[in-house]
Amino acid sequence: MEKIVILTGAGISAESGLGTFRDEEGLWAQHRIEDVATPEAFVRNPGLVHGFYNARRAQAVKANPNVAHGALARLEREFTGEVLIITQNVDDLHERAGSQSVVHMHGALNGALCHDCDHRWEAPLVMRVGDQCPQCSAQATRPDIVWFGEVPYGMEVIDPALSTADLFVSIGTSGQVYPAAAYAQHSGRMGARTVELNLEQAAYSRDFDEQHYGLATEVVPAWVAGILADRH
Ligand code: BV8
Repeated sequence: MEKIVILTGAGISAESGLGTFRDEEGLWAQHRIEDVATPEAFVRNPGLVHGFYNARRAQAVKANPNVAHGALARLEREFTGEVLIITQNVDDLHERAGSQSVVHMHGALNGALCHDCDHRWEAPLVMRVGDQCPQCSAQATRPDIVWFGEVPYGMEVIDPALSTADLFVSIGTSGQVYPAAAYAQHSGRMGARTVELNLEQAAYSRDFDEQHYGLATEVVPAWVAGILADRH
C-alpha cells in the first residue's frame, strides 16, 4: 500500500494568522531563541517563557485551519494508501481540520508537562510560574514543548515512516531545524520521491526531486487534487 509522509512547518499556518519564525517579522525577530525556547531560558526566567507561550496559545486558540490544512485532511480521507503528518508546529490546526494521523515532533501548545513527575495534561490557556501539577502538586509545570537541545517527540514513529515512505512531502518549512531538516535527504536515500511545497526556495530545496512554490492555500490544495486524480 502506498505511503505518503508529510512534514509541515510554520508556513502552513501562516495564512491562519500564526507567526512563522524566520520571516522578517517572524517570532525569532521579536524574541531570541535563547531567551524563550531552551530549557536554560525556562530555568533562568520561567515567567518570560510562560508569557511567550501564553501569547502563542491565545493566538492559536483564535486561529482557524486554512484550506491547506483542509486539503491534507481530505488527502487522508480519500487517498487509498496511508498518510502520516509529522508537524514541527505546536498549533492544533491539522487536528481541527480533521487530520487524525499527526505527530507533533516539537510538542503542542495545548499540552502541559510536570518536569518533576512527567505527568501530562491539557494546558490551561494561561500557564503561570507557581502553578501546581495536578498529579504531584509540585510547582513544576511547563509547556509540553520541545525546546532547542531537547529530544523531539515521536522519533519511534518518524524514523520507520521515513524509511518506508513512497512519497515524502515537505510543506512550509525553511529546513533549518534538525533533525527535521534532514528528513527529505533521509527518506530520499531510502527510496522515497521527495516534493517541496513552499512559499519560495529554501536552503535545502536542492534535497527534493520536485518543488512547487507559492502560498500554501494555493499550492497544497492543487497538489492534493493532483495526487487524488492520479489515483482514481
Ligand atoms: C535535537 C519549539 C537531539 C516550539 C522548536 C548545529 C547543527 C545541527 C543541529 C544543531 C546544531 N546546533 C544545535 C542543533 C540542534 C538543534 C537545531 O537544529 N538548531 C538549529 C537552529 C541549527 N535542534 C534541536 O535542538 C532539536 N533537538 O536536535 O535533539 C536529537 C536529534 C535527533 C534525535 C535525537 C536527539 C530540537 C529542535 C526543536 C526546537 N523547537 N520549536 C515552538 O516554540 O514553536 S523549533 C521551531 O522551528 C518550531 O518548531 C518551527 O516549527 C521550527 C522550524 O521552523 P519552520 O517551521 O521551518 O518555520 P520558519 O519560520 O523557519 O520557516 C517558515 C517557512 O514557511 C519558510 O520556508 C517560508 O518561506 C514559508 N512560508 C511562509 N509563509 C508561507 C510559507 N509557505 C507557504 N505559504 C505561506 N503563506
